[in-house]
Amino acid sequence: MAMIIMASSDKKKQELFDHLSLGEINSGTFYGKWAKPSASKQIASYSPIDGLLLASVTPTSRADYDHAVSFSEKAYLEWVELPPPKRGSIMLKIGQALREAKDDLGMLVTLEAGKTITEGRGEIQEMIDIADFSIGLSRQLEGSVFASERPWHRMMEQYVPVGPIGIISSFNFPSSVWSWNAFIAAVCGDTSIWKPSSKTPLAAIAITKILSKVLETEGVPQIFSLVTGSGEEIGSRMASDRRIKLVSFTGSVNSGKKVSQLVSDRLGKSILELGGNNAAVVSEHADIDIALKGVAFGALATAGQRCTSTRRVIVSNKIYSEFLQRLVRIYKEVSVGDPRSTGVLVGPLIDESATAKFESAISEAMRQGGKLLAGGTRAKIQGLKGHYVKPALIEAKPDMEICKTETFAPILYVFKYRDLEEAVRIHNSVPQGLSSSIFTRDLLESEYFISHRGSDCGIVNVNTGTAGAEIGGAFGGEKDTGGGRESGSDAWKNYMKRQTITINYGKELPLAQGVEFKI
Ligand code: UN1
Repeated sequence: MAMIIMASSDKKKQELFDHLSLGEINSGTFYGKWAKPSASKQIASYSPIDGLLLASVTPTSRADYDHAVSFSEKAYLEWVELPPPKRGSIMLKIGQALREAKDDLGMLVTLEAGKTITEGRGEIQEMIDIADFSIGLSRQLEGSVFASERPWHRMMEQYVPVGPIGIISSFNFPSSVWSWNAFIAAVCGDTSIWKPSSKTPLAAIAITKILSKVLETEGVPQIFSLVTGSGEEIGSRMASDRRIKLVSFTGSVNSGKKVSQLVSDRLGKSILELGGNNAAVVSEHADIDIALKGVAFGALATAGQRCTSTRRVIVSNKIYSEFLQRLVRIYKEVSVGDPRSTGVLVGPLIDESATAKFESAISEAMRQGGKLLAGGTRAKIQGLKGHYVKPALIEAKPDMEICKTETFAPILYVFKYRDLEEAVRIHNSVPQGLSSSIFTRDLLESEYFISHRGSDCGIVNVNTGTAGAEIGGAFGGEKDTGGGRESGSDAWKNYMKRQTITINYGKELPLAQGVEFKI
């Protein structure tokens, strides 16, 4: 039975940690068994809510890293022998275990990442959704048959598993983005090794504990291994490790470039989900209430720390004043504070460094000619030493350099446009290409935006904001976002090798392209 905990007392925290089998010092390494935790070297997980230590984690040693990868290779050899629908039936049990632990895990995400309760639970729901999706997928991994130019020949295409994969995840979605990769890869027949962000290792440990029990009860190999440590050390090691066939990385453009270089240096495969600088276009044909809600959720949810957060809003000059006035009011009234309290929409930033980046981006925006319309300062929350800020709303010009940069914090730049061509030009004028949206009830405008003439992003939305994608579609983006696709649709193909098969079932050996070869 899951337990709902709302208070921040030590006793409540202790109860939650007991439920999730977390201690004061936790091993950060799992490969069929947990490596011994040690008190010497630790990753400290602080709650951004109050800056207090939640627990410590012993990072993975060099030797344990090697054990984890060879363990994952061995687990793969067994796991891959299970027929895919049987793998799917294991995902059913995994989904059930996550449903039971949803409130506890959601609360842990709240404590460790600072998300509001509903967002913390939403993240676990996203894992449950992808578990459900993967069950269906396990019976739909498909191939194709092509017409062969040769008589008595059949040509086919099939997908086979790649082996162990590496997943490097980020603090802002400390569990669900891992599951997009790990669960889909699992039904494809792969095993995985997870390196979570050092800012949120506890969620990864708690999830690995729950899922390893499911796998043990089901009598199947331990397909989910866990390693912890810095990106420079463990992340780079994974990227360079030939045993890891595919590395899925979520994080900054700079780190993603390094991972990509290391992986391609050994001609491995990578899936990159890097920065976004997402914009919403608000047309004069929009339903303003819907647009305001969509823009506010996109810009403020998770304190602007989503890859999909709305960072720019491009508003038609015909409704600019009205829209801006109402947006300013929302920014002035939005409640910032303890994400466990009802009514709070904006929790803390993850750490001091994020807060400093928020402040310096705002000064830079002012220096480049921006005008601060609301927020933009640190927020004092009584009794809490967390990293709280008042979300910033800045009137700006689209060609300001700072507006082309992703700052992982709640800063929203507002621009004005005259016609849709200009809106789209502004929209596409940044290096990133993850998510986008247009608010309009005009069919011609929405069609334009979703056509090749419109948004250049991987995710294109109409009358719904840039953030909050469902798992059923492929998730990822273009340009500096890295081109990777995860989650739904046919993203599963990334976790498999494509084989083109030609079978000759005739009595001759005719050659393709009519080539003659007489012996
Ligand atoms: C991310 O920020 O890396 O679409 C993932 C969304 C969430 C996932 C975000 N479903 O906002």
